[in-house]
Amino acid sequence: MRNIGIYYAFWCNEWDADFLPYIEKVKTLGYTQLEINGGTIVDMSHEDRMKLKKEADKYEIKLSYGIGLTEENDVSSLDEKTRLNGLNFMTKMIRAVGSMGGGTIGGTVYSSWPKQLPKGNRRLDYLNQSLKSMKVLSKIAEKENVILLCEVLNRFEQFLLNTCDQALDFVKEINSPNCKILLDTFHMNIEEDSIIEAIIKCGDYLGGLHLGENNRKPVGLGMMPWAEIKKALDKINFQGSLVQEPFVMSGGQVGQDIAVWRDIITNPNLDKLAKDSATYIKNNLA
Ligand SMILES: [Mn+2]
Repeated sequence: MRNIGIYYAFWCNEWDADFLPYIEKVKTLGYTQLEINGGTIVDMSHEDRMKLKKEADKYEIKLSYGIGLTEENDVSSLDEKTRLNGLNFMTKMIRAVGSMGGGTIGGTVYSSWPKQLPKGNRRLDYLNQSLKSMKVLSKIAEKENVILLCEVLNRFEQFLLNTCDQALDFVKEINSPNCKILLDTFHMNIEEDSIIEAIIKCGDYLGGLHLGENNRKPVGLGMMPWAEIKKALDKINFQGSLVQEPFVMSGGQVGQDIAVWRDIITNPNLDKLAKDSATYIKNNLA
């Protein structure tokens, strides 16, 4: 049985949140994992981190961490000062997660988000900066029991890693057991020729999978070919976690960054949606 997780921001309009109450909540709703914001973890005190870890242990909830680096912390920046800021921030995050026992940090760990290629610039220059940074960060991750997951995003949100093929080249160049790929069905649906083939091609490099419907409703309420996706995961003997990342509410910074310009579901009962969806994932994907 694979771990089934959900991203806390399903319930939030802002990225910063108190994660503590979500641990019991997601357990009750049928999950074994909660994905939280790695940026918030950096700002928390050691005591608060330990409190969170204790609560997660109590409910047997695995914690995982997500981040889309800001422009100021862009580890792919052509500006060396900015890149070093980013390295410093990511190092703090890796050590903070390490102090909580380690785990995965996934998302745009290799660049900033959302970001388009600045006009007149070359993707390759940013890619090389990012590789340089990720080689350093992977070494730190190796010491802290942390796995960095480079998430492949669609073209409207990022320009460096849009396909599984690009991500494979990227992580092979980094060449660390603690740097892997995070695929997300929502993004793959836009960029890949075949979601199934991409998962199979990724093989052992696949460190995690984000589950997202085409419309980012909870899993089971869209058009994704989940039965085929499960077959692909079984074929590569995928042992990582399945974390769903639904977004249905407009408003706040989350609505802005995710481009939710309308309520995707009117007056949603979020807990019931999350619960039904956990059951769906358990029955169809885990
Ligand atoms: Mn994702």
